[in-house]
Amino acid sequence: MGSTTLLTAVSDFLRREHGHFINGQCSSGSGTRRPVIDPASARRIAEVHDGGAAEVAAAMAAAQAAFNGEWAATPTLVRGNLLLKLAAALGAHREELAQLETVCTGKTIALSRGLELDQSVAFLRYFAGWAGKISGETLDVSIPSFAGEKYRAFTVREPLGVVVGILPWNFSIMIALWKCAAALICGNTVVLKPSEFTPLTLLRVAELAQEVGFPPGILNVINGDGKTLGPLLVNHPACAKVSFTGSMTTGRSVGNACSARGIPVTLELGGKNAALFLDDLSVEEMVAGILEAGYVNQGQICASAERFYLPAGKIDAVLQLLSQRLATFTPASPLDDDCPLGPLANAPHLEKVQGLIAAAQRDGDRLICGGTRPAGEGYYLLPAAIAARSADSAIMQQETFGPVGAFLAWQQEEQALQWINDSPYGLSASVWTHDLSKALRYSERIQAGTVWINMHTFLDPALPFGGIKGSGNGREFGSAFINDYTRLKSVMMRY
Ligand code: TXE
Repeated sequence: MGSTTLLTAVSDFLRREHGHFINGQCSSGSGTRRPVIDPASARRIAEVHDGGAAEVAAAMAAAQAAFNGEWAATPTLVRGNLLLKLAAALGAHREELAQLETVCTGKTIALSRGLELDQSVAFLRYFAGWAGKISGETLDVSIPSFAGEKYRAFTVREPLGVVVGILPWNFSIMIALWKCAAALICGNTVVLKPSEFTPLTLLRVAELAQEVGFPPGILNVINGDGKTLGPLLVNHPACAKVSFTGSMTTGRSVGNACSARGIPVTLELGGKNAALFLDDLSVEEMVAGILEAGYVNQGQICASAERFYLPAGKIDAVLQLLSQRLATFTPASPLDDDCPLGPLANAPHLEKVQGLIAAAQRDGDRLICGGTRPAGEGYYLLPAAIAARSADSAIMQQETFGPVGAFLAWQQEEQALQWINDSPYGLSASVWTHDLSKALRYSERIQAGTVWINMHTFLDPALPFGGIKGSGNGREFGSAFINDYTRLKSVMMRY
């Protein structure tokens, strides 16, 4: 195992003039140049021009024209086949895209290859498999017949139009493709707005889509400042739906704007996900579970666990062993094949996570390990464990979205279940025990969109994903996505 050398294709791509992908063409536009920073070095590796009203107008017009024209008339199996071709192109360009993702997000190259790229391919194939299967039903109606006439009624699932996808920085290909593939297989067209921090990978994916035969205007990417572009996109008359993943604050404002316009919105707004460990597990088993649930990708996964409820008799031993394990997470280049610890994704996020750790210490929560920045360049932060003062501690309530586990001892399982549900969020949770009957019963009582048992964070294309309470609404993938990306039309006839 060694360090990955950047492919020429990646260095050449970074050197190019970047902006947007509109109507089948790359265009840089003339907006302000925004630097793209490699989080491992904190150095500028590329630049992207910000878009504004002109680019929004062009992207929305292209997507609307494509929706009204060629795409609507494209048979669903042809749409599915294009998604399969895009999946094959991602497979063929796996290393190039993985490297690009790593230098833009700080994600380790192993995760970029094995999770970001391989899962993106899996999701594309899954959505392609829905071709020809998205349909309405024939209904039995009871209209009285006076002269022998009969009635037949059925429903059809129709695409909505132009879907706007507003994206976060943590999985800049995969989350975009969840939204894009769901929208496209249902017959919609898309305009995607990547995070300002990760504008590049999706531009390359859009080029590959074009190369495999996506007609112009079907898939557009527009880069720039979210506060400027977000309202322009959401309030554009052609915007028929928004699918947003990001923070609760921004998501709520996007949700309000959509509801003012009366258009549907899917919101995935993160969480303060809980993991409950029951007393029958060994200390070793608990630590293995905590590392899986809370520290993958430096905790920058919306479904990651951030608060851990442990039996009072074992919490000290667990925290001691966890500290030893976390000490082996030493900073390295995320391009190293076996990098134990990459950087956080961007400077404001690092600052936010550090601020929450400092605030916890001021509040009387106890920092067990980590939480400091190692010497050297880049946005690295040593993974932290914090023993919380109480269930109400801010560190048990506020999302950090970083490598920061907050721990609390329970005396009774009932008490822990109450703490889990006493949260404004409800994205995910996990229960860890050998007693499966108890785990299933607890899963019924936990308020979260997904509850894992003896596992955490794993997503599968077949399983719907989304939050309740402050974590959002709507569901991505599984069969549930169909409700979010189509509308139902009823048709009735007399004969
Ligand atoms: O999020 P924002 P940011 C959390 C994480 C992080 C915090 C802030 O805790 O520290 O959010 O990150 C666009 N109208 N998550 O600032 O602002 C913006 O350009 C419309 C959790 O990146 O929510 C970007 O494309 N759009 C999360 C997207 O919204 C607007 C993953 C998300 O940005 C907008 C990432 C506006 N007014 C961060 N303002 C998760 N749920 O997984 C900005 N945007």
